[in-house]
Order: sequence, then C-alpha cells, then structure tokens
Amino acid sequence: MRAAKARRAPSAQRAAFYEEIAPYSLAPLWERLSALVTAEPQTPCRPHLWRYDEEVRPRLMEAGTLITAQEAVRRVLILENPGLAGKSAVTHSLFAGLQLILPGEVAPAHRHTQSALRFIVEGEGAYTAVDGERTVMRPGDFIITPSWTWHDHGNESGEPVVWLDGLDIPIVRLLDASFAEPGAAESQSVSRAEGDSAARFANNLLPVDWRPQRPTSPIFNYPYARSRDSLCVLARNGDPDPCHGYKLRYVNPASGDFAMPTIGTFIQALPRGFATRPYRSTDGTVFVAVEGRGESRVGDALFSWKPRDIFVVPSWMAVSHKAEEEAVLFSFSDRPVQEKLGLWREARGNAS
Ligand code: 1HN
Repeated sequence: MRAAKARRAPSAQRAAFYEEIAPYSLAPLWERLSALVTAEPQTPCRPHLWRYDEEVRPRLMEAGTLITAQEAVRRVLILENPGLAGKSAVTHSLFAGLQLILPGEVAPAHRHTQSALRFIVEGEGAYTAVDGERTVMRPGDFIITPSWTWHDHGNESGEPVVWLDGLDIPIVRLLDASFAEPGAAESQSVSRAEGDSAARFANNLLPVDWRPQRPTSPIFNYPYARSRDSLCVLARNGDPDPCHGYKLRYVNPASGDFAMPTIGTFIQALPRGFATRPYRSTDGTVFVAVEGRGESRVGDALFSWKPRDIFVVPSWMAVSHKAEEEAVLFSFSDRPVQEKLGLWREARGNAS
C-alpha cells in the first residue's frame, strides 16, 4: 500500500486565508483531496475477535442481572469495532450486537426502517414474531426482520437464549432515513400459524398470484438444519473453492437477489485441515464460527476461533482461514449495497 503523500504545512498566507473563509462555511479542497479520494480503501475499521465463552458471555449474563429485556427494550451488548469507538458500528456500514433474552422475558413489539438479521448463537426455544407470525429460534438459524415490520421476541423456554443481531443502522444513518414506532401492545397478536411463510415461500413454490411488496425475502427463517445439509452435500460432491471452501449465499427466492436488500448473508464449510488462499473484498465482513475450530489471518492479526466466536474483517483487508476441525462459518456484509452501486470489488490472492 502506498502511503498518502505527506502534506507540508500551508504557508502563513494560505493558513490565514483558510481561517478567513471558515466563518462562511468554506474550505479548500486542495488541502483535503488526497484524504478524500484514496488510491485504495482506507478504513478506520480494525480487525477484531470477540471470544464468546471467555469474554462476552459472562458480561452478557451480568447484563441480564442489571436490566430486564422489557426495560432495555432490547438487551444487547454492542460489538463495537475498536477503530470506531462511540459509533455503535462493527464496520463503517453495519451494526452488530449480541442480544440476551432470559426465560419468561418479552422484548416488546416495535418497528423501524432499519433491517435486522438474527443469527442464533445459544439456547433454543425463544421465538421472534414478524408481522403476525412467530418462528422458534434454534442455534444456527438465520432470521430476518425486514424494514418497517412489527417485531417482538419472547423466551418461553427454560434457558437463556442469545443471538447475534446484524442491522444496517449506519447505512440508514448515512441516508438520514430513520423512522421508528413502539407497538400498541407488548407482544403483537398472532395472525398466521407458525410455518405459514415457510410453506408459501421456502419450498421452491410461490403463491400463484403473489407479487413481492418489498425487496426483502418473504422467507423469514432459514433454518440451520437445511443450510447445513446443503454444505454437507456440496462437500461430498466436489472440490472446495481455494478462497472460500464451500460457500453459499442466502437468497430471496422471489428475485434471486440477496435475502436482504442492504445485508448479504453467507454460510461456508471448511474441510478439516483446509487452508484458504488470501482473499479480499470491499465489503467489510462479520464472521461467526458455528462449528469446528480454526484460525483466520486478517491483515496482520491472527485469530483462533471456536464455536460462537465472532470476528470482523475490514474492507479490503486480506483474510485467509485454516480449519483445524471441519468448520462452518456464517458471515454478513454490505455487499448487496455495493453491488447495486457498482462499487463492489474482490481480489483473490494479495494482488489488487
Ligand atoms: C432492534 O430493534 C433489535 O428488534 C436488536 O431485536 C438490535 C439495535 C439497534 C436498534 C434496534 C431487535 C437493535 C435494534
């Protein structure tokens, strides 16, 4: 990477000019141009690993003694990128957090323009309700809350349930397009039987006269059992991709596009002993280890992970994985947005 050309301090005459124009809300582009238009992405985002069992879970459970889900509205510990302190962001464009809901608790209904994904990390038997339909959450399930849909969560099981929340909050903030509303009741009333949307949309069938009303997938739970089956069959029937192992993207069956308009979601399997070639892309990506153990090199950082650990790969930083045991990784990024804007780039190996 070439360092930005060192800029000399402006002459006294120019410095005086900059001070003179500032009160008029004017500034000299020539002093800033090289920082604004860089030869390559220059992100403040840093690689980081959150170790679930050792670092995060004990603190999340402590949060569970300090505030109820109801009072908190959402009892979430934000996974804040250390390069973005105070920004509530895991990458420049995405929010990530871990949400805890204890037995008997309800996280009250609301809706907002931000889209959310849930990836279930621990516990089984809590539900989330989206627009009148409930779905039970199991570890490894990928669940969607589309923009402006009513949603609440409840835990009717006997154990704590934890999931990773991924939201497009920084994108909506960039665009100044945030709207939010609390629900009239804590839990929305159930208007469709559980499994209704899966029957309509998740069996390679669509209701005959149905036309999509929004860009988000009509499937709102992609169960882990089904994604995992696909990965197992792929791994039996062909060679892994050198950079990705066996990698699939979650899809909206009505359009063939990503399941969510602002967040791309992926699941990949790495055979035992497999080491990927370095890969980089412009979509900073959050990874969650679901099964297995391994190591990932992200730029100069080396992360050893096991199930439930989470790590972030900043834009355009090379990542390579090595699986010590057969491993499954879930990941999400802003790739759909970048592709639609013609900005997305990838490079295999370390070349640009
Ligand atoms: C939200 O509504 C949820 O519905 C989770 O579970 C995390 C983070 C920021 C803003 C809204 C949820 C959130 C959130």
